[in-house]
Amino acid sequence: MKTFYNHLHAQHQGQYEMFRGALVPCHEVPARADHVLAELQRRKLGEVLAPTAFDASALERVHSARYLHFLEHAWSEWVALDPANATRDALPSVWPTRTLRSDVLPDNFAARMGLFSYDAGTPLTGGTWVAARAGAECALSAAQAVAQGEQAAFALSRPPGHHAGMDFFGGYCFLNNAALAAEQLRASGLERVAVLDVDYHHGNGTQAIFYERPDVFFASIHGDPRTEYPFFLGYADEKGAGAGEGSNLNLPLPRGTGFAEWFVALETALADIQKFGAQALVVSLGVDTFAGDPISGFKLQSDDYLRVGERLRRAGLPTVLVFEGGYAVAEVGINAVNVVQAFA
Ligand code: Q9C
Ligand code: ZN
Repeated sequence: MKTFYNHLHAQHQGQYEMFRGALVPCHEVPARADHVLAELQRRKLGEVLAPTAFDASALERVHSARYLHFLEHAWSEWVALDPANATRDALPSVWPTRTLRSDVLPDNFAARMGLFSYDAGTPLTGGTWVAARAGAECALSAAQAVAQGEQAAFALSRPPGHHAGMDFFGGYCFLNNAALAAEQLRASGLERVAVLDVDYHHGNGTQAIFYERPDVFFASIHGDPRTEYPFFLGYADEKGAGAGEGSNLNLPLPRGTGFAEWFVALETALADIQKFGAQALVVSLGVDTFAGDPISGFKLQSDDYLRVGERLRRAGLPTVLVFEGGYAVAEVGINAVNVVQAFA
């Protein structure tokens, strides 16, 4: 299968994230994608291609123009506040939560960082925009390849995307690569598309983007939000709203879940995707379900990802695989590429 990869991902290199009251080194590091690329090349699994360029209209199918404008210019605003900021990441610290207004766009930079985000774990750096846009173009290019007849394509995007909403960043994500891929498939003429999110964390951004849409089904298997990030979305009773009623499926599982129980949830999700009548599938492929992941709680082993890839192939749908989380850096290449290899 073709892989779309852009070396500009490495320009997004956060130093610290807020964790339990302290700034700790980022888990989401450039080496993650480097390991996946190296493993793909070691196993000679198809061509690695640079993405094609897409204009703003492709991004605006998912994200608001004012959010995209903010992301593009945020770093230069941050450095303009104080030249010493050039060596520091920008992190939000104030948010418009209940009873505060989010309809007004403040002039103050810190206020806009908060308006367009939902956590303090997602540093914005000098290369964030360039990297996120190139990552989004990998997802769009993979979707375009599938729309043009490839059975499957792999978007090796970084930073990840599934926590990013229409107008907010968070959970290490800025642009929602999977949602962009799904919209690209829709724009190319497919009437019904499914997004299957197998990252350990619920894909709150993707769910929110498609929650009222009857044409894009969203299914997610993830750590129970009662105890796991992102905490405030991902419950089983979220089934879609309005015209999208019935087109959202959450399958939360307890911390400690192993492959056997996880695979039952995968079968459930694929059965519903089948019932929905999806003509193409986008997979948010996080491998932070791995037993050795430092921030997650499922117990999948490296060989289990071969069975995941096989099962996804048996769904028989044109498929875009989009790389998401996975923070056991030494094993992330083996785990992600096991899915790709077994699919291909
Ligand atoms: N400092 C993805 O897997 N932080 N995002 C958890 C650790 C947020 C994960 C606490 C985890 C976000 C794409
Ligand atoms: Zn994750």
